[in-house]
Formats: sequence, C-alpha cells, structure tokens
Amino acid sequence: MKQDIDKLIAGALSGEENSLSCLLAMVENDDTSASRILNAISPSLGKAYRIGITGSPGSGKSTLIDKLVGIMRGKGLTVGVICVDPSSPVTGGAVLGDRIRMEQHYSDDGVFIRSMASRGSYGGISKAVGVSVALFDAFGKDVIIVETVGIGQEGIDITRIVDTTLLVLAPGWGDSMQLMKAGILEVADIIAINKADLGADELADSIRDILTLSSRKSVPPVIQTQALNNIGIEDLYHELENQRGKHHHNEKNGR
Ligand SMILES: Nc1nc2c(ncn2[C@@H]2O[C@H](COP(=O)(O)OP(=O)(O)OP(=O)(O)O)[C@@H](O)[C@H]2O)c(=O)[nH]1
Ligand SMILES: [Mg+2]
Repeated sequence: MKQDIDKLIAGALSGEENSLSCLLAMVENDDTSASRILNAISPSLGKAYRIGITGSPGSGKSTLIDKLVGIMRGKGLTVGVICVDPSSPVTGGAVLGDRIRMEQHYSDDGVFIRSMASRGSYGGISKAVGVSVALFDAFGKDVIIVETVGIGQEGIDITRIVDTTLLVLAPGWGDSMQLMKAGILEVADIIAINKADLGADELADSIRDILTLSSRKSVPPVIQTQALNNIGIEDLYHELENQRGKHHHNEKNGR
C-alpha cells in the first residue's frame, strides 16, 4: 500500500492522468493518506493560479467556468476544475449538470474536471478539496478552479485554499443587505453579477454602495456578466489576471 502510493505520486508528478485520478479518489474516500501525499508533493507546489468560484445556487457558476476555461485554453493554459457539491452524492443531478455545462472541455486533454461530493462532514470535504487542489498543482495544471456553493452556513470555506475568490451572484437572489449579513461580500476579491441579461444594474449598484460602507481596505471590482451569451467574460478574465498580479506582488514583498 505504501509503495502503491509512492508509485502513484511519482506517476502524477510525471504527468500521468491515471495516477492523478487514483490519488484524487483516494483523498476523496478517506483522508488517512492525505498528509502522506501532501508531504511528498510539497516541493512541487505553488506554480498554479488557484481560483475559487462561489455563490448562490444556480447563479451560473458552471456556465461561467465553461466560458473562462475557453479563454484560458485559447491562451494555451492547462486547467483543472473541481466542482464541490456538499449536498449530494456524486451520482446526483448536479454532476450531470456540470457535465452538460462543460461538455466541450471533457474531451480536451488540457482540462481535467473532477466532481466531488460530501463524505458527511464539512471538515472532511474541505480537507479533501485542499489536497485535490494541491495534487492538480503538483501535476502541473496552470490554473485550478474550484466551484462551491457558498451562501449561508453550508458553504465550505475555500478562501484559504485559493489565491483569488470570485463571488457569483444573479439578480433575484436576495439583496445586498442580506449578502452583507451573510458575510460573503467580505471575502470576495471579485464579484460577478451574472445573468445581467435579466437586469443587474440595481443589484450591482447596491452591492457597490454597501461595499464602500464596509470596513474593507479595498473595494473589489463588481462586473456584470452573461455567461450564457458569453458577454463580459473577457472583462472578468482580465480582473482575475489583475488579482493574480497582486498576489504575486504580495508574495515578493513578504520575502
Ligand atoms: N438568463 C441567463 N441564464 C444563465 C446565464 N448563465 C447561466 N444561466 C443559466 O442558469 C442556469 C444555472 O446555470 P449553472 O451554470 O448550472 O449555475 P451554477 O451556479 O453552476 O448552479 P449550481 O452548481 O447548481 O449551484 C442554467 O440554466 C444556465 O443556462 C446568463 O447569463 N443568463
Ligand atoms: Mg454548478
């Protein structure tokens, strides 16, 4: 067993997808191997740009990811996507939905999509997501995107796992005051108001207002998108790149 893991780690580090899949399945199903794996891959970490995408259910996160991945692939970047659904088993409809939403990328060698469901505890799934992200990083993916439903109590905290947190909202889900109370505006580096075709000016304005009143040091950009119509995605990608620059900058200053 010990040798098996070593072999799989060596395989994943040399770019074998089968080894990566086996390791991902391992950390999803039990976490006894997690620290072993993390130790072994730690020298190979830190190259990827890790993006967390969270937001209200059905706001268009998967559709947005599909379009963002399209842009990234156009720039020659390889991408790993992890879709976390803490509420349903892996066989559930959500995974099927992700599959349909990101269909064109499933057959692309440069994109690796993995769906994860809860094992019952949020601590457990948070850890599994953390190790999975690390595995994608060590495997050599340029960008790693983690999708989670992150409104309310059930959301797992991905902000500590990723470099940049993108919050996706859509008109019709609550108002800015509720969002403020839920604490999610505080952790977002970028906010996308998706489904702007349904009219997003009001929500965007009220979110900007409430952000200026908040105690945050810098106000995150609020961008309107229409994932379904592929509108505003370049702007969003541009902001993601901006954020990446900031993180690298901070890293250098810290040294
Ligand atoms: N009108 C409109 N509909 C959209 C837009 N983007 C996505 N949708 C639709 O919204 C629905 C949900 O999209 P998803 O991408 O699955 O949303 P999600 O946030 O990933 O959903 P969950 O993972 O289930 O929380 C789908 O029917 C999409 O076609 C948009 O810009 N405008
Ligand atoms: Mg989704």
